[in-house]
Amino acid sequence: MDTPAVAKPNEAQDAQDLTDGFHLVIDALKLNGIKTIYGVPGIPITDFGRFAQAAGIRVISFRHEQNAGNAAAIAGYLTKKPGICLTVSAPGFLNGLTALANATTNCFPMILISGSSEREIVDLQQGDYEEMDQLAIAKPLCKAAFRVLHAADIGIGIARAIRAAVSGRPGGVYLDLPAKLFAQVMNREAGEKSLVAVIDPAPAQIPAPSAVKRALDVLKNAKRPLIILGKGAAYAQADDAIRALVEKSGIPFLPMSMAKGLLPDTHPQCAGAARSTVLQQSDVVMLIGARLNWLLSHGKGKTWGGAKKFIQVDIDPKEMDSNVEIAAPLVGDIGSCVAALLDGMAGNWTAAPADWTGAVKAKKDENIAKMAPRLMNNNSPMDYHGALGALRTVIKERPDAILVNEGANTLDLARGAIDMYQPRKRLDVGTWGVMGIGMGFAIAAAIETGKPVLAVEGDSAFGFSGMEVETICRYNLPVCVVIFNNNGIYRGTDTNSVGSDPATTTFVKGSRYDKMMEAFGGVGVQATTPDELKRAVDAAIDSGQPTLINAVIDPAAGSESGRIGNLNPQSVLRKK
Ligand code: ADP
Ligand code: TZD
Ligand code: MG
Repeated sequence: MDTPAVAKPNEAQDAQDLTDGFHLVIDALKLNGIKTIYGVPGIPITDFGRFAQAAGIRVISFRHEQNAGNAAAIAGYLTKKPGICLTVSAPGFLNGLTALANATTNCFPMILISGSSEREIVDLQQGDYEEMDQLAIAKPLCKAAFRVLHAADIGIGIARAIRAAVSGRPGGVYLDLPAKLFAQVMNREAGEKSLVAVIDPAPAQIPAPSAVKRALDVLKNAKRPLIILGKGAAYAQADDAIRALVEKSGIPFLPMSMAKGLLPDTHPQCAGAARSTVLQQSDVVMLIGARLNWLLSHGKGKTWGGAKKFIQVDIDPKEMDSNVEIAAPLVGDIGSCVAALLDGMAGNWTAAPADWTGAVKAKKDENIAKMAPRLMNNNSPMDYHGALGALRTVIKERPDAILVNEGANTLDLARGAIDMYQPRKRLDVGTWGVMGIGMGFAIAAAIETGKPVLAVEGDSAFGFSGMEVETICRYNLPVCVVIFNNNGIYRGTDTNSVGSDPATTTFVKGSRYDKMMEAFGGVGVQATTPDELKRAVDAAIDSGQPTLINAVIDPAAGSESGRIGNLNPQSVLRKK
């Protein structure tokens, strides 16, 4: 390996034949089709942002790295290319790391690139500016972590990061780039040659024919089959094949939160409104890109009402039997697996038993009818259902808008109330149920798709990333944020019975979040009825202007922890 050269200013002729670390990283990203970087600038990456912009990469500058990281993660989910987040060292890196860990947990491909201090000083712990052994810290929290020390290795480093992020089960990758690397120079031609255009970064993984047959045999013998679609199925972008499989099989399907819209929630086979019934009564369940984690009660217990046979379609073989026995593991990428299942069904497939599909439909119609009047109320102050009824109509009328959603009641009730009609239009708190994804997801969704974004946020949830409304205004993005303002976490009515401090779950009463948007030149609206709310959202989407609507919700309307109150240690204790 050559010792890194340092450019001498008087060697003008030579300098023309040189490139440096900054430009090699930028060229490597561009070569691999990366068009946008999300980040926060500072030493040592300020110049990087300038050079990247000059080279035609869009650089979106955030107010906090966690939001930039969340933006990169969801960009990865939406595009199947790794989203890039760029941060400074130690504190900037740590701020971005939460998003990287969350991306890995959710199987979203992203690359966190952080500048870092000099190895010599870090390793001797001599107290460099923002010193930290970032690679060691990132390693257990992501899918892969790499460091590049020599400019000549930048091409390979970026190639490895891209491949690691998108191949197999997608996830987060950390790439450590010490400050010195950016200033290293090398011969331009050698530099160009060192770059790698990653060929077929996420190769198809074809399932074994015997595994396909086994899955079809189990499915064929089912009396009460169910298909569960997860966000892995949405990520795979095999929309037509999945729809064909569902329709050909005639089996009721249940979409997980972010898989809503893969087939429309209004599809005759959608069992979303009969969730408890189908989980309890099904005898064979085919999971497609969904894990049997806490969100599915681990595949056992009361929710599931007795033993079932599971077929699981997933790219990660280790996922099989993670919670219960999988009778028919089908390992491969979803596009290839679903195509193989369809092939196997060609000719002699009998649709799912009519008594079962009829029973599911009856239950679903009953539940939808029960919910309908609640969603139509025009109460003021609004309750959740009244406000959500208005937003449900907005999405029905504008099915290509992207819905971002976080909070507790605001999340759980919106998930049920707002029907989705198109794939990858619902982005939410994901596997961890993490608060703080809101503005990062909204910004990246607007940038990556050019579609209008509606972010429906609990007032607490919004607070985790709220400063990014400035970013939304700065880039003039078509984002409409609706805050369900109930004065607090779950409810705004708690009191502190023993002291003068406010209760821990309450916020300043009657806050006007709409004024935050106005502070940065966006549109702020206060809405106190569902009609007002609907009008304000329509105006925001029609105009495309950054808008924040403070939707005043009855502070007594919510329940503790939304619908997962059963996970509270107190309620577990109460049950004992
Ligand atoms: P949900 O929360 O919607 O139930 P999960 O995040 O739990 O979804 O599950 C997603 C699953 O999809 C993961 O187990 C992941 O390995 C899998 N997955 C992601 N992309 C693909 C793909 N292209 N092909 C097959 N499986 C995939
Ligand atoms: N911190 C992080 C990062 N994630 C979390 N999930 C929480 C804290 C705990 N938490 C929830 O699980 S929901 C929630 C918190 C703080 C906020 C709920 O309040 P909200 O929604 O105003 O957003 P509602 O409509 O008032 O229920
Ligand atoms: Mg709230």
